[in-house]
Amino acid sequence: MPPMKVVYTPRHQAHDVSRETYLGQPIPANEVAERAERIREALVADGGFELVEPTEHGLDPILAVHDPGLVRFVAEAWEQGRRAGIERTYLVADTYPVRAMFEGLSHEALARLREPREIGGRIGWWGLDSGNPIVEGTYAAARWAVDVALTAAELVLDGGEVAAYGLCRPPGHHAARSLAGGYCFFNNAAIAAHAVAARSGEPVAILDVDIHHGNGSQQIFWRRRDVFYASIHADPLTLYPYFLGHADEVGEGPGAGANFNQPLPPGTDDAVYLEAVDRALDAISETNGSVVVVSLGFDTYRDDPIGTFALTTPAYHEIGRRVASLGRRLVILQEGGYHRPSLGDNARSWLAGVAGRELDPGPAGGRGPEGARIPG
Ligand code: Q9C
Ligand code: ZN
Repeated sequence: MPPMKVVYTPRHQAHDVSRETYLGQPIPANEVAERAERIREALVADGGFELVEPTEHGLDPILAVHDPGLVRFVAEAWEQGRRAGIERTYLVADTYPVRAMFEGLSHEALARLREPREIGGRIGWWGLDSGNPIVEGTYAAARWAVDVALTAAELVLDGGEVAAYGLCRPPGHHAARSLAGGYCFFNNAAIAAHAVAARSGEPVAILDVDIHHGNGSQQIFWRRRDVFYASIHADPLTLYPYFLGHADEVGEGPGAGANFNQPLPPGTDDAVYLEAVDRALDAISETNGSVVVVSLGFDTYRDDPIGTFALTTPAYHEIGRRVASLGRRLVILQEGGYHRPSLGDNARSWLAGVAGRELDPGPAGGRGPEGARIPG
């Protein structure tokens, strides 16, 4: 079996964050460079993967999905924050245009709202949450993450690969057309899905298995019939992004019925999760098209520091196997997952499942009691 191609660049390290804030308090950052390095190391050590550099795709594929104002903001934010003169190692938002501020305004009045000039207003205008640090290299890394995703899509579209994995960092699925948040700046999966749909003329499905609802992907394709979005995530009443991800959000207009949310309770285990995977795959198999973009998160893992599910490493092998059994080509893009010691084994497990390859138990010093052994 030929090795699966893994698109990776060390340029992600430019997004060099060490702190984020939670409820106003600085805490150690979750979405750190070590995440991608752990995954790369494990895949290289495995031997069943081939690393490929991303190629540059420019701004057009990003602007096909995002507001040019968001792109300008992400490009300018750090430098503008620096000019504001306060010594800092990272920048997060302070004031947000929240819904209650605009209660009673007409559509016309809402349409007259405009982006402020000052950084303190701009960062709230374009941002979802105050736990999303921006540093000097954020824009460069976010641009490369998009190139990683688009390169993975091309390996599948033009390169004859049945599946390719893009080790995107920063992640993307919380970024909406005009919004950054949740460690995301540009929506790698949405940009790749749109590019695949535009290039192939076929509908595309996105399967989002990060524990957080991909509010950005849902928003971008809310009114589109050509991109089906299926997400399995923690009930938004219990976890970020809190305000979207309910089961009654099904899309509108031409997109009515093309959005499928499965919110699940805290404590969700392998068995309950796999049933949801089967429902998502059944729904995807009802759609046309030959390509599925996977938003892959390992924050469903039982030891994840910000997740609430209880998945195990062998479950990832089984999920990868079931997703591959759809018989569609797969563009697999990394989203979240914050328990650093398990990221390598979990990625290896998922991707080996896709490749239909059994895994030996991990090396000594590998993960917890369940190791990486696949039962049965
Ligand atoms: N104290 C992704 O997994 N806030 N994003 C967490 C933790 C945001 C996660 C707060 C979590 C976003 C791509
Ligand atoms: Zn997540």
